[in-house]
Amino acid sequence: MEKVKKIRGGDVRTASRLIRNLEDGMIEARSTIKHIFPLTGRAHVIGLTGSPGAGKSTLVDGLVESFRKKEKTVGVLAVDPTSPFTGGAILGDRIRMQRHAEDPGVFVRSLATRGALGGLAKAVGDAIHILDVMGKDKVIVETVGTGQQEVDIINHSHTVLVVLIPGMGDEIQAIKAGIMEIADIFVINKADREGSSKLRREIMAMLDMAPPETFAAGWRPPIIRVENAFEPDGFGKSLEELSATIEKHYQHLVQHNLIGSRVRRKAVVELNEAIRNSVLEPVLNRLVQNGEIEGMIQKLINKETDPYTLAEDVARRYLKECSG
Ligand SMILES: Nc1nc2c(ncn2[C@@H]2O[C@H](COP(=O)(O)OP(=O)(O)OP(=O)(O)O)[C@@H](O)[C@H]2O)c(=O)[nH]1
Ligand SMILES: [Mg+2]
Repeated sequence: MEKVKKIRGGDVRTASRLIRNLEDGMIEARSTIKHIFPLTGRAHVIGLTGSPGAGKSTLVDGLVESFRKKEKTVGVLAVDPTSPFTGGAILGDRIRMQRHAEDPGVFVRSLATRGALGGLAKAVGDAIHILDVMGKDKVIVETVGTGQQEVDIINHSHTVLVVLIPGMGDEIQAIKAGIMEIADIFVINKADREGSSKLRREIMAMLDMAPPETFAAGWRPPIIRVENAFEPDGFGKSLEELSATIEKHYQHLVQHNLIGSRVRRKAVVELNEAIRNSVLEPVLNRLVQNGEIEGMIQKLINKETDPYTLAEDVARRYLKECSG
């Protein structure tokens, strides 16, 4: 397939167009992924999440530089970059990543949130595949740490970074337990700020309380302090430490045969999403298009029936259609 060949050759325009078409849910784009999928699995996928304005994009930019120094090629996917905190951050991301714009070893793409059920995560998962097949050694996915979405994206990563900042009050309390559990590395960002030692102590205490089996093959998530981004020396040093730790984590996964379990985790999520897209969406779309859904809603409002009876009726009709 010509398109796949171009993507394998690292063609930025073809890759960008395909990602855009996937975001728009184009069926044809999905069929290209069928050819891409068997070629995936080379890249080290790094998920990075944290609250809005935590300095994630600044951090990603620093990581890109650090990886480039080690001759690694890098792909970056920034998901939902417009947060109410920094507002219009897409432009900000572009400016921040500008210095890498001319570097053919770096590919940066922002993905907008569509709010559609499963729609976003699906595009991200496939976009990761595309960057992988483009030959990027490292694929970094930045997501804002709110809601279910970032949990989904974490399912696509080998190494998960949770970015925290000091002085946000009871930061640890505010973070959902789920997020803390999936962190492979904690980053205390803007560590020049007051409260960074306190935050470190809080994370340590939380890790101390976790049962030992939480830490896969003995990997206790390290806590890396990243100094002020506006002081290049300290920031640069912190970033070197961080990228070395990321590398160490990947080696840990390889040495302890844990890559397989991450791959499996991703496979489960992808299959779930694909079934949802191929089975549930078309059925729902049809019910909306033929107006049936409205009648069903009315019946529920009038208490003529219940949601389970209606759903079972739909399942009977459509599943019969599929198997027949
Ligand atoms: N004081 C201080 N400010 C920082 C530091 N790093 C980033 N910032 C600033 O914090 C703001 C947000 O930085 P971003 O890197 O866009 O943060 P983000 O987490 O990607 O933001 P969203 O994607 O909008 O959630 C910007 O104004 C940065 O200049 C730091 O180390 N110290
Ligand atoms: Mg950002």
